[in-house]
Amino acid sequence: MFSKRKTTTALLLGASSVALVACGTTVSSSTSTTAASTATTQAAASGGSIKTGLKVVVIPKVIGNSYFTTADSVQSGGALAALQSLGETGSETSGTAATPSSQLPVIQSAITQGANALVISATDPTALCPTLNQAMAKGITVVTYDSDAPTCRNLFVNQASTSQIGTSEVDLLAKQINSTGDIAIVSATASATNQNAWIGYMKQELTKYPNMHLVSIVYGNDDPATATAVTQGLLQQYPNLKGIISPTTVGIAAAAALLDTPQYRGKIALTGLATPNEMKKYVADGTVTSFELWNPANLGYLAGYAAAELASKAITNTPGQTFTAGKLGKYTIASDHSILLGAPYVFDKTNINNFNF
Ligand code: RAM
Repeated sequence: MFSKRKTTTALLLGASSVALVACGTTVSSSTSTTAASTATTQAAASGGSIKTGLKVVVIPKVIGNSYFTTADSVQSGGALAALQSLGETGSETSGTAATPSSQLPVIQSAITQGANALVISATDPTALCPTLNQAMAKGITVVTYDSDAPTCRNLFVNQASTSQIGTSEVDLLAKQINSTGDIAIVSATASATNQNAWIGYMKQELTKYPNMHLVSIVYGNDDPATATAVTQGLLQQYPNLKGIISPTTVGIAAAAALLDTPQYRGKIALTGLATPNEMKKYVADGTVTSFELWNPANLGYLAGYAAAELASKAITNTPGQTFTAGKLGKYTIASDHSILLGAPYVFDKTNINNFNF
């Protein structure tokens, strides 16, 4: 786990410009002109050799969410940048809704097109697993990032400790509301592994705060309009609400926009997981005090790197094995076949302007 100092450095390294992808269409962007059919090998940073010319398909939960654009794009230094630096042919593709029915055709098409590896944030492990298992049966490496599908992948690249994310979100809100009052959660989709795991730890942590009461969990499906509607519903139904946790970049942005009025500002606290750029306005005007995230570009970079290592058989995925992920340094494969990027980072008015993603 990174020390705070090291995490800051890691975040700053990826604090470059964010390329936005238009909402409403499935996009695919090639990162390398290397011919997939002529895979060759180059010396790996550690262990065996990484092949070049591998076809790697990066499948975020949805296209058009700036968190995933940062995690994936060449411009931000994300997954496609790692793949490009290794000489692979990387592309990013998904649907326009964060649903398994949007992701399934994309996975199927990647299999048909002879992908060597998939890097995927799972919208719903139950719905995706038969197809991901089919991919692995064909020898395709499956790496999950951001949101896991634990029973049907080779390796999970975890952004930060799941328990730490859940418990620290509750602790942050508790500080802001003096550990007292009704609170609610604005989540993403009800089937997302990451959201449900974090919420599980939030509930556990709330037992330490007997005067904080979780009155509702609503789901904005990582869709701005839905997130706005469900948050509006919460505000109407619970007039005494004191705080909201939204562990999704889309949900917290929708909630912040709604709370940014004299009626709510300073009366209902909001925290969660957000990109600093989307919260700068709200931190400046006092709607939001502090929130968390990790460096999404580094998450994608690590996932892209790990996919190339595994698909090349440069690493064997054995727990305890280490590999060097380019600029990010050395990582160790844990017993559950996962690797951990680092610790979550807390943003507030003292540091938010140091970041640009
Ligand atoms: C949203 C997604 C993603 C989550 C981030 C914090 O963009 O739900 O899965 O990790 O927020």
